[in-house]
Formats: sequence, structure tokens, C-alpha cells
Amino acid sequence: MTDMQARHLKDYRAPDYTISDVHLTFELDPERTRVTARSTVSRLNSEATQLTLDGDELKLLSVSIDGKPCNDYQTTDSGLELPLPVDSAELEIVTEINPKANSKLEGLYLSDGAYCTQCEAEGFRRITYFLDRPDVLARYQVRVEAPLSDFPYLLSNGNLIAQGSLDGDKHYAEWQDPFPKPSYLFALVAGDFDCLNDSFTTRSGREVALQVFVDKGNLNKADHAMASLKHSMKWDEERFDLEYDLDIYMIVAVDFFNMGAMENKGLNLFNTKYVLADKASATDTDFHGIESVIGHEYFHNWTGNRVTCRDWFQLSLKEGLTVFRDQEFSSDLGSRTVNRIDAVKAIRNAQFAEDAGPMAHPIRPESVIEMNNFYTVTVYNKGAEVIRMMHTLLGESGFQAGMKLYFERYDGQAVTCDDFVAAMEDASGVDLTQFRRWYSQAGTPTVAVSHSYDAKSQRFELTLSQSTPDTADGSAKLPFHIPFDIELLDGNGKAIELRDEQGAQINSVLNLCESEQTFVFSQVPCEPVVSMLREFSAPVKLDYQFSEAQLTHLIRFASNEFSRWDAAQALATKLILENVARLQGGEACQPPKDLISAFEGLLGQTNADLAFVAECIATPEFAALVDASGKADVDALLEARAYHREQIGAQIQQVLADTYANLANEQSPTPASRALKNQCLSYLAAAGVPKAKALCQSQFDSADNMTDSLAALAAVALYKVPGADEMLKQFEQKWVKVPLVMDKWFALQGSRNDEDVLERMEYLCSHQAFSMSNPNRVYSLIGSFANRNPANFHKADGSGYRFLTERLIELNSLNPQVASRLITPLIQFQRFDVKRQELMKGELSRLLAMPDLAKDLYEKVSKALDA
Ligand code: B3K
Ligand code: ZN
Repeated sequence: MTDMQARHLKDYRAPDYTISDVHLTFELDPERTRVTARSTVSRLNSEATQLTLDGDELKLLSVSIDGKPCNDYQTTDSGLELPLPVDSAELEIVTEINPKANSKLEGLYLSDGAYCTQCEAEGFRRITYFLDRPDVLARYQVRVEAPLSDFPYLLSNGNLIAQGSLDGDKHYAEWQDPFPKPSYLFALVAGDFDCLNDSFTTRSGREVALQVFVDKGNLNKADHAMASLKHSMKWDEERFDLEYDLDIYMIVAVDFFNMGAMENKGLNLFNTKYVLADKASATDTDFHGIESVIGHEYFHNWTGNRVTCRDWFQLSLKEGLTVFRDQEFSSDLGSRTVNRIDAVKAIRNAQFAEDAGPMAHPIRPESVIEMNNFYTVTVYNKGAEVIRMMHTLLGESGFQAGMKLYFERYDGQAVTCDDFVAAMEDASGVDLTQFRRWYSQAGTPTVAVSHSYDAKSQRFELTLSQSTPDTADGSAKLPFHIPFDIELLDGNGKAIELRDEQGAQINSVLNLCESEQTFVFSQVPCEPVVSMLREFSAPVKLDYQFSEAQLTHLIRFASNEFSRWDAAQALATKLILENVARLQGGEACQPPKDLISAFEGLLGQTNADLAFVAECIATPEFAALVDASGKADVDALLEARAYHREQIGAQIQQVLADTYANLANEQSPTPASRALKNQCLSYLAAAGVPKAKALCQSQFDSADNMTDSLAALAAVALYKVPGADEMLKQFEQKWVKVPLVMDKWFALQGSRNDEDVLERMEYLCSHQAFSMSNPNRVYSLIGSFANRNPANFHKADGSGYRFLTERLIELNSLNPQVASRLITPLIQFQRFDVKRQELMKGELSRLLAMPDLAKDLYEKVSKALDA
């Protein structure tokens, strides 16, 4: 029986023993790999007499201590216990593992014939018995042995120190990593690859060899990854004053990978999705994703590897900070506004829902059953928002001073989120006492806004009050320190200078620290329109009834582009929800008139950032609308949203068609121009205007890049434009041998809202290019069905929920981590009507009754049903 016990942050204890050096030898074999681990163990707690090591699915062959065989040990469900009443010892453990049978893709496994590893969070214990916890930092030396013909490349962390041939066809390589590291950063790869070589000269003049390893035949798709790596290295020197520290940096792309990528020291492992790209097969979004993930893993070298986490509850220490860093990297290299919009969408479309559901947790969780369940939008994305708020409060120079102090204090150590905040505080002098609540309290605060204006005294008062609803984790809800960025606009759209009661100029970021606070502004010549929460200055919801006129004013005049986008989205959301209410009352929907004229204005701006305009005119996602609804009426929401798109497409079809035509004729199209062009196309298809079919068909036929080809295909497939099936067939025939492109096809199929989609899903699950054992395929087909096909997933007869549950049952034994990622929409049932809630709960009960339910799913299902 698997251990379903939760572990708690409050129970953290420093380890009794540590391992300073470990020497690993791998004799690779698909089914019987032999691992010899020789560790130098030191006792930290002089009272300790027994060493307890973690282990999972290992066959133990032998144990010896200081060269003498030891039989006095015990294996348990979770590891190995042996008496060790000494201050130091040399421990040798030999285990045997079966990489071929490892379908969980944690520990050592085979991906399309290549050996590779994934150890974070607790995969190293599936390789050997070890102190598999992040506060045990050891120096690693690794020897890998394997047949030369199939595995010419033998890689591990650090520097290559020896290699040679062995008996028969075998050869070996030895690697040494000079930097002590926790076991989760260990990596090994053995296989046959094509390798792209390059180099980077650091600012201090050291030359670093760069290598990107890809499956044979894919070398021409590695250039963008390499360029992104070099940009990352340079950017981290310039913006954060951080230089790379080894002589070599390797990236290996593998097909079978549970998540995006992994920052193992000097040897990153990547999902092929975040490495391989060329114009023909990858979209602009893919290119951007690659740049950002390559950056993210590279930035971990300092924020994660050089300074790591004391325990897994501190995960946001490295993840929130590194997401913040990768967001800044993308913003410095590309459009800051569009990157900010993307980040905010992740919070509003997914993180708010997590806070409102059974898995709600603070960015530093207090209790965990399966650690892999906590690589969440809360820990990552809200964690990054918390770092960003500190950046707002301290300013760039204060923040960088904090980073400098953090590295001075903690380089080479495993530390806590509190240590990070203390460094920020000490370096800047800004008091972050109350701010720390963002680490311990879950939930999305709502800030309610009211105001009053006195024309005579020209005083404007803004009252902000905050409240946070209870969350499933039961964490406290004391007032947060909320940086609240505002702008006051006059009737002509001009910004009014912010002055306090005494008339002194003040900063646009207000510090809301109490439950309720009133801010008084003087010398305000007229009643202003207030732009609020500019740049999404805190991860909160606003409670303020903007009028349509105020929102259109903000769309036109807010000095900050993000605020203009935010106002456009708020207006669209407001109009869609008003139509939902009309439908519920048996009335007909009303066209979104004000929004339509705002869109005409936006599309008419000749010198605007086109990607920004594309984001402004985009329709809020179903998930964001559900969040804004409180309780969602699925059918009315879908109908109102579809009506909204049809109306826009139909009423401004001429402007959309003209914009489309201008952009389609551009001599040198850019990702931004494609984004806007394809947004126009999608509205025209949604409205079913007569020329949509021909436009889509001709774009599909003539596209020289995947962005355009996929956008045309999506427009016909999602809006039932005649000819969709033929185009899908053509696309399939062209790309059936390219798995990453087939993922796009699967994702599109999974999100089609046609009536027969479930039957088709059964067929697609048996498609030659599909496999339940490959996470990318599963996320594409099943994930898009569960997350991007609300009409079918939430079908009133429960067939969508049943379909997902059956796939989860399959995945529970095959790859529980993938199952656990997919279950999210099923556990977030609270937002839906009682009938749907019951259907979802019924499926969850079915899962809970399974005799061999993995703890990944157990944690989520049991919490959901308890709620
Ligand atoms: N640190 C890894 C994620 C590991 C997930 C383990 N289930 C990738 C990243 O965040 O950079
Ligand atoms: Zn990360």
C-alpha cells in the first residue's frame, strides 16, 4: 500500500546525516541496469545511530560500510535503514533498476531508445538508495558504461574527466561536477544524437562550450534553441550580473518527458517541444516558448542550483523567482506589454481557479502528500507575481541589491523563502513584515473600490478595502500588503498628477495594508476616471462596477498599454456576462456596441504594436469568464460567448477583412503582424462570413509557416467552416511523421465542439501517431479536450467527464504524474451547477474506489471529495 500520509512544513528537521561526496557507476542495460553508489557519509547529529535512506522500486544487490559487507539493514516501503553509530563512513550500495519498465518517466528511463533521467522532485531514489532531499548537497562523480554503437554519447553533470573503451563493444565516460548539489539536480543521458556545437565567451572572458543534442535528423531544428541559450547567458550577465560557472553547458531534447524541461546542473533535459523548431513546423508561439523555457532553465543555474531549496515546501524560492526572471528576459527581448498580458492570463485563467478549488495552497504550501502535485500555477506563476510585487516595492536597484545580498549570503546553500525575503529587506531597508503573508496565506484577495469627488475643494478620495475568501487549505486570511498602482484620467484622457493632501507629488503605487484604507488626492481638477491595478500590480481581483463609458475611455486613453488591454477585456467580459443574464431571463442577447466601436478604433491605429492590438481584440477565454461569473452557467456562457464573437465578426467584417488583407500582403510579416492577421481571420470564420472559407483555404494552401497554416486550420475546424475535414486530412497526411506537429493536430481535434467529438476521440486514441505512454500526445489530445472544449467536456449527460475519467484510470498505473496534471478540470467542480457537480463527483468517487490509486491522484481526489 502506498504511503498516503501528508508531510508538513512545520515538521521540517535538519538531516541527521549528510553525504558530501558520491561516486556513481552505471552499467547501463535496458532491463537490468546496475548502479553502484559509493557515498561519503558524515553524521550531523551526534545522537543519531541509524541512517535512513530513501528508495523506490529498487532491487538491492549489496550494502557495504567502509569496505565490509553489511547485512544488518532493513528495507522498508520507502527505503533502507541501517545502523550507523559513527561520525563518518564510506557507504557502498549496489542496486539494479529496470529503465525499460519505467513508464512513470521518473528516475532512469528509456525515451525512444535513449537513456535519460528525471530526478526532481524525488526521482533520484528510484536510481539508488540515498538521502534524497534538497538540503543534502554532495559533489558527484559519475561513470557511465554502455555499448558504443547504440550509445556513442554518455553524458552527466559537470566536466568530462575520462573516457575510453571497454571489452566488447562497450565504452565508458566519467564526469565530475565540482559544485555540490542536491540529488534532484543529478542527470545522466546515454544515446545517439545529432549535436549542435557552439560557444559563449562570458563577460570575464571564459569560453563555455555549448551543445544541443537532438534526435538524429533534427539538427536543422536546433538553431533557435542555441540562439536562445546565448541570449539568456548574455542577458543574465547584463541584467542580473550573473555569469555561468562551468566550462560546458549541455541541453538534450527527448520525446518522452513529463513536463517542459529540467535544469540539471550543466546538463539540462528538455521536452523536444521546447527545443525543436523551424518555420515550417513550429508556430510563433512555439518559438517564443522555446526562448522562454531555455531562459528559465538557464536562469535556474543561479536561482535554484547555486542557491537551492532547504525543503520542497520552499519550491517557490527557486520557481517563483526563476519565472519572474524568465518573464523579465522575454520582456526585455520582446514586447513587455504582450509578455505581461500572457502572465496575467495565466493567473486569471488558471491560478484564480486553483485558489478557489480543493487544491488551494499558499505559494509556500504547508502540507504535501505527493510533491509532484505542487509544481502548480500557484507556486510558479503566483510565486512570480509575489517576486514582482517585491520588485515594484523596492524598485529595480533595490531589488538587484537584494539579489546581490542573497547570493553573498547563501551561495552554495539550501535555504528558505524567508531567507530570500530577509535579503531583500536588509538590502533595501523596505519593511516586508506584512508582505510575508503572501507566502503563508492562500487565496485571491478582492479589492473593492469606491470613491468620491468634491469639485469645490478639488479633493478626490479613493477607498480601497480588501477581503480574501476562505480557501480549502484553511490558511489564515489577515490583510495583505497590496501594491495598488493607479492613474487618474481627466475627461480628455489626460493623466492628472497625483498629489497628496498636502499637495506633494506622490507615486502611482498605493500601499494597501489595512482591511480598508482611504487615499486622498488634492488638486484634482475634475472627477477622474481611475485606471486601477495597473500592470496587474498585485494578484487580486477588482470589485468595481466600471461603466461602459469609463472602460471605453480607458481603452482609448490609459497611458499604460497593459491597462488599455485590461479595460478591453473587462468590457468584453461585462458585455458577455450581461448577455448571460439576458439568456437566463429568457431574453435575446444584445450586440456589444461599445466594444465594437472601440475595436474599430484599435484596428485603425496605424502605428500600434500589432501583437498588442491582437490581444486587445481577443475574446476572454471560457476559463476567465467562468472565474468572473462566480457560478458558471455553462450553456448560457457558451452561447453568449459564441454570439459575442459572431457579432464582432459580422458587424466589423469590412474592417477585419481590410486589416486581414493589408497584413496578408505585407512584404515582411512578423509574429506580431501574423497574430493580428489571424485574430481577424478567426473572427471572420466565427461570424461565418461568406469569404471566410476562401480566405482560410488560400492561407492554408499558400502558407510558408506553421503559424499561418495552423491558424487557417483552426479557424475552419473550430467554426465549422465547410471543408474543414478535408483540410484536417491534408494536414495529417503531410505531418503524420512529425510528432510535435501531430500534437497540434490532436489538440485541435480535441477542442472541436462538434457533436460527434467523443466518438472521434475514441478513434484518435487509436491513431497511429497517438500513444498513451507519451505525455505530449496525452496533453495534446486529452488535455485539450478537458481544458479547451467546454461544450463537450461539460456535456450535461456527463459523457465528457466519463471519458476523461477512463483515461485517468489508464494513466494511473502508466504515468500517475501525467494523470494528476490532467485531472484539474474535474476537481474544480465547485464553479458549476449542482447536476454537473454531482456527475463530476461521481467520477471522482469511482477513482477514489480504485484499489491501486497512485498518491498523485489520491491527494487531489480525496481533497476534492472532502470539500
Ligand atoms: N524544475 C523543473 C520541474 C520539475 C517538475 C517535477 N515534477 C522544471 C522547471 O521548473 O524549471
Ligand atoms: Zn523552474
